[in-house]
Amino acid sequence: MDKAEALIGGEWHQEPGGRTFAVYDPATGAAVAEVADCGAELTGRAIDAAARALPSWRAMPAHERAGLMRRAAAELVERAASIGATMTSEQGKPLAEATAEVVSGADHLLWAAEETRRLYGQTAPGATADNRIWMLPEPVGVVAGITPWNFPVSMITRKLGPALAAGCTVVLKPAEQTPLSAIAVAEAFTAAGLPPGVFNLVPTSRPERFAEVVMADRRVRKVSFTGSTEVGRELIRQSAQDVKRLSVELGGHAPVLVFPDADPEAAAAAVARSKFLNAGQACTSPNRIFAHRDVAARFTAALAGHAQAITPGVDMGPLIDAAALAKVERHVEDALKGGATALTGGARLDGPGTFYPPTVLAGVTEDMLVCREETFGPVAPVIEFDDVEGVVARANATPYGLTAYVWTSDLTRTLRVAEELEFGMVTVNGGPLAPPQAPFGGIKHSGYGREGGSLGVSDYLEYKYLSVGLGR
Ligand code: TXE
Repeated sequence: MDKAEALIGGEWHQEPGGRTFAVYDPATGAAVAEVADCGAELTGRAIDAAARALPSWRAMPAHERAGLMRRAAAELVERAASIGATMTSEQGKPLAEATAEVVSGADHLLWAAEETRRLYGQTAPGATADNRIWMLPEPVGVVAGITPWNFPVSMITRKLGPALAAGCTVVLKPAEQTPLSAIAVAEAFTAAGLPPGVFNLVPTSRPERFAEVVMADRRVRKVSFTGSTEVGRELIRQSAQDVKRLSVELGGHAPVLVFPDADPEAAAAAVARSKFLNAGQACTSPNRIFAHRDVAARFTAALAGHAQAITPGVDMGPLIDAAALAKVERHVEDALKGGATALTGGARLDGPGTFYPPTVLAGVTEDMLVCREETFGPVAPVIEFDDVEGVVARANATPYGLTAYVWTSDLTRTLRVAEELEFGMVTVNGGPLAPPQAPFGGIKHSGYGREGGSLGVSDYLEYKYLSVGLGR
């Protein structure tokens, strides 16, 4: 890495005094880079730069803004393999998965670029014969983004795309585990010719300090956060002082319902794909898998077969750090003590790095930790059920409400269950979750706001209501 620094107003900066923090490779535990550890001063300067860049960015014709975003997307795609390698070195996911994430991250920019030309307003009937009413979309202003480490590039482009499309400028703080991927994204935007100050990047190991500065600054009109419910709750509290707009995409605790009329092998293949992707470190990861008694044996055996076919270190990366590994170990030990059985996996792997093998647990009950808390690891807990009418209530019995997966071949059941599930996203019989045109997001303790689709862009817009008398 040549520039492990902050990008502010189009220039790369070190923290005054030269303070840095180390980034580690979770596959080996080795330090891979030192990165500028930005404090209050640089965060403030990044907000200055974003505020200075705002008037000309929001005034730029939509097709020109879109052109710059498309160029940035092209730069990302061109650099996908090298950015992917950077991501692998700090996050641990396999290179193919990391490279694919860069390409899909670029797609979020492309979708948003197209939306710039569709920022339509509305008209309403006037209140009198002389009156005209318009609603005009305007960018909310300077936006602060805070992103997590599990998808170090696409979590950034999912915020940047709609924010830039809406005409906002951005100050972004990446996760302290994965600042190098974020720096690589910033380099791609710089190479694409994005005007200075439109996208500013502030790496830091002190996220609380970043939040304090951003929340106290009145020029920041919106904060978009993806991360834990605990931090999300804290940001909601802090944002109240200046009445800032907020989007919070928080944890999930996704149920899977495999009904007796489902194809258990197809369900197992799809559950394995979404469960073990990114070593289970995704907010959409299937966490409570309810399999009906009639199909449970076939489903569980097929799921265990898929899990066994995955080689940790080749097809699946390590967990992000020692704390994440300890949480997974605690959850699995609790389940085993409570009477569950590990059909495969069930104990951490020896050797360097924070590897935990794909694990399938049978005989799980809902009082176990794996069912009560988000594990955020490659653990698939299977709960056998009998009562097809009662299972939806059990799936809903979580404070989270992000994703639910349903497997059935019965159309009536599909529609009824989809209506009854209290989740922001429901997929039936498979299907990808986060294409750029879909409004990704949750309800309840999974947060609010949507990323993707036109709803995603409206999250960065204010609609000004204009009432005009024609003076007749
Ligand atoms: O999240 P944090 P962590 C869930 C998942 C995981 C748990 C903890 O269950 O096991 O959260 O992960 C920044 N003010 N998800 O500890 O701490 C931090 O620097 C402002 C779900 O990594 O929430 C990083 O940029 N910012 C999830 C971001 O918040 C603060 C993705 C996320 O870190 C802050 C990640 C503060 N006081 C974890 N403290 C998802 N929705 O996909 C931390 N941060």
